[in-house]
Amino acid sequence: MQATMKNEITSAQAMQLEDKYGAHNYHPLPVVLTRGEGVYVWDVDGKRYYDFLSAYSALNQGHCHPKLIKAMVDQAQTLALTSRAFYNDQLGVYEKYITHYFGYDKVLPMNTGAEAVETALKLCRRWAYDKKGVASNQAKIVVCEGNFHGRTTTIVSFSTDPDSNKNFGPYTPGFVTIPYNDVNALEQALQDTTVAGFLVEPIQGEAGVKVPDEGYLKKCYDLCKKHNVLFIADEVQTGLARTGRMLACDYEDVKPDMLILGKALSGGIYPVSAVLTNDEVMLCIKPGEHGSTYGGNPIAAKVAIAALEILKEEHLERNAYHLGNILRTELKKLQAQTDIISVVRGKGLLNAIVIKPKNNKTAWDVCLALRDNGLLAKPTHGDIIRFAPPLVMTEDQLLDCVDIIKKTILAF
Ligand code: IF1
Repeated sequence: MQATMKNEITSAQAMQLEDKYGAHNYHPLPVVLTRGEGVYVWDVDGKRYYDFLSAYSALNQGHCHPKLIKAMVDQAQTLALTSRAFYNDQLGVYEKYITHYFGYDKVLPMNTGAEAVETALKLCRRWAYDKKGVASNQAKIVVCEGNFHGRTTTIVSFSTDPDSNKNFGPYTPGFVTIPYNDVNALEQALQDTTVAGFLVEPIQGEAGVKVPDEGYLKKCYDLCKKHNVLFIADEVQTGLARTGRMLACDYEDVKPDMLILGKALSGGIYPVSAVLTNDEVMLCIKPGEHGSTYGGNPIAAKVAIAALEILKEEHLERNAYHLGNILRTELKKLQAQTDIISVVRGKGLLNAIVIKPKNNKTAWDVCLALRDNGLLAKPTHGDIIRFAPPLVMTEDQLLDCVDIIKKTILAF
């Protein structure tokens, strides 16, 4: 469908405005978007693209899903924000829905993924002192090399990526870093009885879609149980059907002690995040000890229910699983036909290819060429391109995208 363009600004003007008046904390691909619908976005010149990034897995339900828009608009026209100083008629309904959906006693609603991670860290530490009996201010949390959990100063304190944490010190203490995908390293770290939690991404997204060995999560979970340590899964990016299961932990039948959700919890419409856990942990935080102005607001509550309903109504878990297998099969065939793809990896529709530079052409150049051919993706860590389209994509659309990727790669 030809997009109706209200062409009030050119690409060049939009980029110049951001450059002049906006912080330079990003280096976006040079394309200026003005409309989104499902798996498609349009730039200000009316050109249509497939979105193969999905705002880093926030758009699992696709751009501007009508059910999400309706939920947001209806609630926004009724009651948008009360703060938690008062009750409202939406939050409790949402809390019941999401806790039954994932099987936990309670939820603590926040806004961004980083806020939910910070909330989980505070809950873990509080549980350590109130329930595990760790001496005051001595609680440690084990994290993995290559982690990405957000950009607050405490979270970047335990990042191993200099781009995330150099010159942001002094760093928050109390974190122990171990190699990812290394069960023995976790066993060693858990000998320290002041360890209260293990925070892990079931698949490391930012690190470049690093998929751990089969059984890694289950072995880590069992070690945590053995040592009375909380297994905390950050499923902000891997959760909500993205990897072909409702949660990536479901592949190993692991039920995290604390589950962190964000991004697609609102389907790209509105920042909504959450921490789910059981009473033994959740009730360690008492009234007035944690919160957020917008956390659990009526719009967030309505939008999150709609976002979770869509995942089931549209069978997005099964679709992601099926299309992910097709995509990786086709990318592996392409890998055999070219010398610039060194790795293909992923689960469901969270995938990545690693580009071997050729004639000093890099992953960035590949993404520019993909853009010219009508598909938007972005490199991470220089040589890795993430392929993560909305989960509402059809098989025909996916095969169309595979053709674009093949044509682009074989032209290098
Ligand atoms: C940006 C990365 C991805 C996350 C996990 C928590 C958060 C994220 C596993 C924090 C956020 C976003 C941040 C966004 C780009 C994107 C990203 F490249 F930055 F690292 F996905 F890989 N846990 N990831 O992936 O959630 O506070 O952002 O809502 O531009 O920084 P947030």
